[in-house]
Amino acid sequence: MAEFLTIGEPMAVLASSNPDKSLVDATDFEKFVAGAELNVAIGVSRLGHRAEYISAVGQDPFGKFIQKSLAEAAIGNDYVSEDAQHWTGFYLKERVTHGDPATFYFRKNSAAANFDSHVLDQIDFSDVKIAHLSGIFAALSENDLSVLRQLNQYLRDAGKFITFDPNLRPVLWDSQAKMIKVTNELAKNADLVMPGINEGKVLLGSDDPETIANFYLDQSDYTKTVIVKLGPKGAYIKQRNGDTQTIPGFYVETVVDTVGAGDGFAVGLITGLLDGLPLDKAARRGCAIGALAVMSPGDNDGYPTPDELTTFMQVQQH
Ligand code: KDG
Repeated sequence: MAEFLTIGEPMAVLASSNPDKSLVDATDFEKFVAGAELNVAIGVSRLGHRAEYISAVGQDPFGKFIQKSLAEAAIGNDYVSEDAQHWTGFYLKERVTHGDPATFYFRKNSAAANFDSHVLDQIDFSDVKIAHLSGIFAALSENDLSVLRQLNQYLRDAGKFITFDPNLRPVLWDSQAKMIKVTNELAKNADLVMPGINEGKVLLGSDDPETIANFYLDQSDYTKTVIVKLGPKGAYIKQRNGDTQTIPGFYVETVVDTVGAGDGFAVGLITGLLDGLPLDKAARRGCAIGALAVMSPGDNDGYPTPDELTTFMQVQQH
């Protein structure tokens, strides 16, 4: 069994290759695998750690593509079921020369949104060291929200270390009020919460890193660490004992695509912790992988192998 576990919706992304053409006018697309939690599993596995992914796909070409990609990435797929009634989700992504690209989802009522909760009872948690959860799965359906709550409970009962990324996707939620309430409630079960600075603005009305960190530390005794992702500026860490640190970001000459940078941060942080690095060094690795992520067009194709990571981090010594 794996030392890293996550649950999420896998998707195919059709990424436009036409810079600055809208999704309406774009004609050339490249296909990649996507999905925030799957991105993290791919990055963790690429760095040599055993990762297990929990999900469902449809019996369609995108579902087969995802299953093939999981096998190629050596990610455990014992808990990825096939659903004959629902399709695999996919999405379209614009190509831009600056800023974040527009995206459009085709994922409503997908196979993952209809995840069979009985699968949870088959999971072997024994070797799991870190479980990574995100708010996206909770937004997919009422079914998935209760699955996520149940999984949280199983992980807590088993004494596992939980990382939580809010990963706000407003279009997936019925209302902003529900998104805020449920996301902050889910964060209460996590040992480590990692919101983005802009998510803080939505979730608690502040973009001050210390205010964001204090909010998550104060709302739950479980939460020992908050890391606020500052985009290109790096990351701000605050721990329950009051220690704070700011980790600077890595220099990127040309940004190709920003999607997947936050998951890249999670990859670096989680693998750093699995490798026994202190928190600041793990977060620094997170910043490095976040930077590498934005240099590639897919959502996870920029995540490094161990050699690529070492080279990138050595070249950019702070
Ligand atoms: O974090 C990257 C993800 O946003 C992307 O791979 C797919 O939009 C996506 C999602 O909701 O998982």
